[in-house]
Amino acid sequence: MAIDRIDIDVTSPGRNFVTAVVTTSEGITGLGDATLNGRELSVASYLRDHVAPTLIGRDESAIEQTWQYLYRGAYWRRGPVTMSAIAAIDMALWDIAAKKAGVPLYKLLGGACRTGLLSYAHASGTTIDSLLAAVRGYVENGFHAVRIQAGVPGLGQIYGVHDTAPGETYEYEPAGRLTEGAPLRPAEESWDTAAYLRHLPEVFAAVREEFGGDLRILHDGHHRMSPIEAAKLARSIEPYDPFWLEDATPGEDQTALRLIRQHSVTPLAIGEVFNSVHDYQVLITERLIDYVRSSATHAGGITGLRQIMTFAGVYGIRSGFHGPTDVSPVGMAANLHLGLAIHNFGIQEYMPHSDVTLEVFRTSYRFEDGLLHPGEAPGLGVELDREAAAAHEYVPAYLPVNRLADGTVHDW
Ligand code: CS2
Ligand code: MG
Repeated sequence: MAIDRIDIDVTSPGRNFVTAVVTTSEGITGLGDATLNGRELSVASYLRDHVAPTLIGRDESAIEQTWQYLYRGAYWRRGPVTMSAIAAIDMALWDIAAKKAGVPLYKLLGGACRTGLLSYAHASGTTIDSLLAAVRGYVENGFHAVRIQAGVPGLGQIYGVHDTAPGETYEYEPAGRLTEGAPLRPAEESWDTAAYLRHLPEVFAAVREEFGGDLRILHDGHHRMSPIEAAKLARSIEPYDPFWLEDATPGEDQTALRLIRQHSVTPLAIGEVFNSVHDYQVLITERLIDYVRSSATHAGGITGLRQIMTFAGVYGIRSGFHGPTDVSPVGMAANLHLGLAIHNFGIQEYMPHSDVTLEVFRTSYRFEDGLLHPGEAPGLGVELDREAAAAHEYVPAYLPVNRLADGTVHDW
């Protein structure tokens, strides 16, 4: 058997997704997610123009070798575009291998280490009261862990903040789709770190007081603080027992986390923008983090993410895989199968996709009593309705750009 055909589907059911569809000479099809938010077409071209033609006729069961061939063989290594492209091929080959074996993928990865995956939801509100109502909705729906993001007095629209009616699914989508005729530019938001640092401890205090000690409370700093500001925040929320503080500082400076660690015992999570095990070298060996935030989609697929988790496991560091709506249902399934099969699983982010997305990507994963499970369908357990997908054409969409009050561009 060999790889016979590779199609790269770009579709936009509510938001953009890039999917590699790999078909073998026996007619088995595997799917891989290659969605890179706001830069989708560059990955599609990388796959179509530079990867697909080199793989036709190769043994589809040589998954590790294909990964190394694409990684080492390109000479130019790492980077989000390259690693998302490798991820898509890798996931599709794992999907094929498990379909051939007739088992859900987690069984090929070593089998289940647990009955389900503890998941966290995104609760948010422009005010503390609306945030509390959103948290209540998730707790009533069975979640044991909730990420809290709240509006900051004096600031307008900021990352992760949106009001929802209690019980309503949270469908925050930060990538703004560009409307026809409008300039092809990202939206702009404003930011003030001092105001945020003053406000956040109050938000934590209110949620902890309202929901008691059992609820796991998470927060995403979304790369906006300097190391000393992050250390101050990590220390100020410590009394409220946070489950983690995510992306306190921009991820590319691994040594910044040393400073946060010197001042606080708040658990730290980082890595959604990383794409290889090398991005974690200092963080893992110096025990500067507690959770790995990568997803299979942006970190070289199941093979790449498994490398990271094996390395992390040596230091007792656990997973907290990235699961926003810009990781497609295919990428989400890859995270779930790996999460079920590794010993050092921690928690899984769960931001459900919209109904229109789920009409195009049919999933078999399920959520019950706060736990996600990848399901028992062979392979990844996701089917792509290619006809339905073709009806949703790509729409340019970008993540916002952030500015300080004086116009300086800040991390978003
Ligand atoms: C995020 C994402 O899920 C998260 O923690 O930080 O919402 C992130 O903003 C998007 O994935 C960007 O594409
Ligand atoms: Mg994040």
